[in-house]
Amino acid sequence: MTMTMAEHIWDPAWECADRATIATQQLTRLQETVAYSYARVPAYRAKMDAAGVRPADIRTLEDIRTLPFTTKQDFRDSYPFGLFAVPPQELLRIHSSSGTTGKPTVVGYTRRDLDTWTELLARMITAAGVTDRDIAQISFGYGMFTGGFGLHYGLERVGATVVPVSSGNTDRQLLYMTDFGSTALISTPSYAAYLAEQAKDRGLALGTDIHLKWGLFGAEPWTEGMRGRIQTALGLSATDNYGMSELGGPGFSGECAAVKDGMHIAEDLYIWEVLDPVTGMPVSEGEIGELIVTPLWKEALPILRYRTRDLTAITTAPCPCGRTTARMTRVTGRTDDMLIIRGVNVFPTQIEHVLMQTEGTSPHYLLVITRDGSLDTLEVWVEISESLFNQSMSALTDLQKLLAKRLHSALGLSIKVKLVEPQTLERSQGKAKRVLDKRTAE
Ligand code: DLL
Repeated sequence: MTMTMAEHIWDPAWECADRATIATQQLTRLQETVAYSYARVPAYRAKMDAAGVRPADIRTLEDIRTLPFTTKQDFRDSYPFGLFAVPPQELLRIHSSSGTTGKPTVVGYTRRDLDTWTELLARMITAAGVTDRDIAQISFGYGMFTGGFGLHYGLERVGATVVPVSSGNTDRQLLYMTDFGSTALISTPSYAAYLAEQAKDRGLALGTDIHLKWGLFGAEPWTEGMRGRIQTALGLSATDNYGMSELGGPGFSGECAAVKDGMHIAEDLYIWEVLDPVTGMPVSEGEIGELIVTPLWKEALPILRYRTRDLTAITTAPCPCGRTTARMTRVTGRTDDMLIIRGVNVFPTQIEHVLMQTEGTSPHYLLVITRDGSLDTLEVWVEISESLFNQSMSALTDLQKLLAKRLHSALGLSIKVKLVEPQTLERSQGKAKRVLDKRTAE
């Protein structure tokens, strides 16, 4: 893939700035953000007063550690607009994330916020390889989810031709993809895997019918193995991007297509910390911990030290692509999505990793947890590939044994494997549901 520097870096002034310049900018913006939040949001003032910290106490970047955290609970307590720093008439847009329980998390944007967010996305999109010559099909849901509209405006700013299909309606997705000649696909990785399967079923050929070059995938955990599968099946170069509603949506970080070794963080507009989720102490660079983020640009909804609950590791080593910004590894999972099976911690991505390394599996799987007496049992249901489906019974038994062995050595846990027929597990059009916990239902 040949790309020139100018073509794949949207804002070199910030994306390639030296780290001292970034730090100076961060400190100025942090001081402004803290003063603004203290003056405008009673909940922040109360928390800071309780912690005995005033805006004037923030003199260095390290002083950020004296500030109280903001958590999902703070959003719940102030539902819907209690953390907002501007009156509703100054908002241009509201989004929300549904979550699994309770009230949705509500986020809002002023005109300036929407402009900054769009710039953040333009950077991420450019890093992922997309230019004004691309036809970009957005298969993220449009609506309260930040994915659809967020990517939409970012792609328009880059100058790409946007095809706003939204999620679902796979026939239409494939019709537009082939007839319009879409060159970029924007979706969750699990939906991309599903589209790939459906394209194959319909006999669509790469190069003749499907002309995709770029895949911009995010909003859920996925693995390198899954990236390999999607790239091969759709003939594209896939990059990972990460964000969350509370941080503004997508745009916090994204991989460069040139190197694909960690997601570049927009550090002039965010401060990151990685902490041990239990002790709250910073971990060393490169070690996995919980990501804590302070956005430095949000006028409608400033947030101090947000506990994302996502686990990642960060490096500040420069990237061969030319960017100087810190990079985060793939998110292993959320601390609250971690399964504890007979005392062993398991993230669904660890299982995906094993499945994707093994021939004969498809990218569609489900983890089923049951309680057998007082013991929790984890069973992995995985669809086998079409080619294996036509083979002998012994080939299936071999695969089942191989997977059980590999899962045991990767996790130190006996996990039952159930091979299921192709196209039998439920497909998701947005974020995949990988876990079926039957313990509560029993
Ligand atoms: O998922 C924002 C987004 C939209 C990101 C489009 C990327 C692309 P929420 O719905 O608030 O926002 O969900 C945020 O999703 O805390 C992570 O647990 C998970 N997540 C998001 N991106 C990734 C990723 C959007 N690349 C939650 N890898 C976050 C792993 C991700 N998990």
